[in-house]
Amino acid sequence: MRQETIGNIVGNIRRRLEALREMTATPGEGVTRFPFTEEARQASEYLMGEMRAMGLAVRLDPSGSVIGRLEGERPETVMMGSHLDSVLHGGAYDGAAGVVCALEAARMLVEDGGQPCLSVEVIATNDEEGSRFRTGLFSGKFMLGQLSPDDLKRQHDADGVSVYDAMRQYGLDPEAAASPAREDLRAFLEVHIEQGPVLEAEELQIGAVSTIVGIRRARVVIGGRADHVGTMPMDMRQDALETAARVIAGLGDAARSLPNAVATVGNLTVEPNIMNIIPSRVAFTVDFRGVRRADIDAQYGGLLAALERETALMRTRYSIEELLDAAPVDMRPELRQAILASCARRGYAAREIVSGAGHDAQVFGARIPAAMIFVPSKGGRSHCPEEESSVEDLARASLVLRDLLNDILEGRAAL
Ligand code: HGY
Ligand code: MN
Ligand code: MN
Repeated sequence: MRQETIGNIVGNIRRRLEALREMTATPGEGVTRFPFTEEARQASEYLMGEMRAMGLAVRLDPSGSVIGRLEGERPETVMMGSHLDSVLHGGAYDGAAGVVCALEAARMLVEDGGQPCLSVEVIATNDEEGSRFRTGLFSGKFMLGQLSPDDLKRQHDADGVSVYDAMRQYGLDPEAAASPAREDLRAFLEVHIEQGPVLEAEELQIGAVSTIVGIRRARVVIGGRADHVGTMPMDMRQDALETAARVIAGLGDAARSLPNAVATVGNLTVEPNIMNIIPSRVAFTVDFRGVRRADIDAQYGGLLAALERETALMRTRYSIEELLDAAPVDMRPELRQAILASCARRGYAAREIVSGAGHDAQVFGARIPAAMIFVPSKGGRSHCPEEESSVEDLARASLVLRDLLNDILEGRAAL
């Protein structure tokens, strides 16, 4: 294995991140790159060009992911990468950093020459965030046969466009969701920014992820009745917003009572949203997370109990739609140890860390060995234009990823 320097890698990482940062629907206001949009197409074509230039066989897979493949002696595949989509007004590193680090590890593998014993793919996945259709982890679920064409018809964006139609408008065939799941994948490796304050606070350069939290997301609609705010007595009104407020108010303390659990209402709409009309309809999303399935389910159960209690009290009604249910997933211990061993050899300060963010690796990791390599986030900030990580840290992560890949390909890290 040729000795690569941080300096060689930093230039490529900086160049590609800067290019991808410009492929956004909100120039000057962070990165907004939703799935099946022109920004997604622009970024996909850019990455295909970069992959071709390093000699990878390039394709847009049925889920809209960009894949560059290096054929090995055997067709079984080690996949590495992250997501290409973003949140609204997000940062330039969430997802994209993992893609450009995987490109660097692949470049180094190609430049080492020879044919690896297993095939290797670099992937930029699609719709990991779920920001457009309120779902998420799309490419992994699509690839592993966990979505049906009917699911894609049911999921809509704020303009009422279904995933199904958005895929067709983008030039993809949503019916491919019914195709057999990929059976050739043997491992999934992902570099990602930490998106929290831990590594920076402890002056660490690398995090080896032990567990990715589970996530349960749902959309609640409270139905009430529009009436005059001045004449309808308090014990006769059907106030959808007061009902929602009473339900939402209890979610935070319920999460605080559980270890490593969080609860967030990130989206809320009120109708008719006029100050002198009693709200007749409120819709909001909930996002529950935890490292233990039981804690996530306890939060969800608490939500249902509060909805039953408060709608009965307030003479309103509710409906709830499950949007995502991803279990907590442990990363493969052997791969995590290989990451820490690489850091020790290279003199990088590193430790194990839990991921409070969800990632593509948790979909793949539920089926095949998976590993995640974290780099520090400046100020712990993410999902905002201020999101930033150092390209030197990303270059270090690329070298650790390459070591991990070589450990797998050369049989030192058991799958
Ligand atoms: O929501 C998350 O944790 C990730 O950013 N998709
Ligand atoms: Mn991400
Ligand atoms: Mn994200």
